[in-house]
Amino acid sequence: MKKLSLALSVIFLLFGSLVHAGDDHSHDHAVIAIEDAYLRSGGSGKTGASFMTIVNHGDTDDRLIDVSTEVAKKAELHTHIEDANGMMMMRPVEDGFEIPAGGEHHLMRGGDHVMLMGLTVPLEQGDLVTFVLTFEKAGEVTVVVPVDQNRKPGVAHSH
Ligand SMILES: [Cu+2]
Repeated sequence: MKKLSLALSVIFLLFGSLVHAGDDHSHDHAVIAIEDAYLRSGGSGKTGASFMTIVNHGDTDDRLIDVSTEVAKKAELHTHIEDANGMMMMRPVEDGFEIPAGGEHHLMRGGDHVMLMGLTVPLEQGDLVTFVLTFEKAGEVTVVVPVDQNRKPGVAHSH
C-alpha cells in the first residue's frame, strides 16, 4: 500500500509539473492584445481607416510606431487635430501612439486611427485584412481585421 501511494504521488508530481509548464507557456505570448478591430473604406474606395483597442498587459509602457498591410500602397498612423478655423483635420503622427503599462489606447473615429492610402484591392464587407503592427518593445504583432462598413462610431467594451 505504501508503494502504491508513493507511485501515485510521483504521477501527481509529473502531471502537476506538465500542467504548470503549459500554464507558463500560455502566459508569455500576449503582452500586447488587439481588441475589437475593424476597417472601413472611404467613399472614394481609395482610402481606408482602421480602429481598434490596443491593450498592454505588460508592466512597461510601449508605443505603436508603425503599421503595414498588403492591401494598401501606404499605411500610416494618423490622428485628428483642429485647425485655426475649428475644422478637424487628419495628420500623420511622427512618434506613434503610447500604450501605457497595464492600460489601453483606443483608435477611434474622429481620433487616432490607422490610415490606408492607395488601396490595391477593393475592400468588401466582411473581408479579412492582415495588419502588421510594430511596437517599440513588443516588436511586430499581426492582427486580422474585418472590413465593417456598417459599424457605428464609438468603442465597444468587451470586458
Ligand atoms: Cu487618416
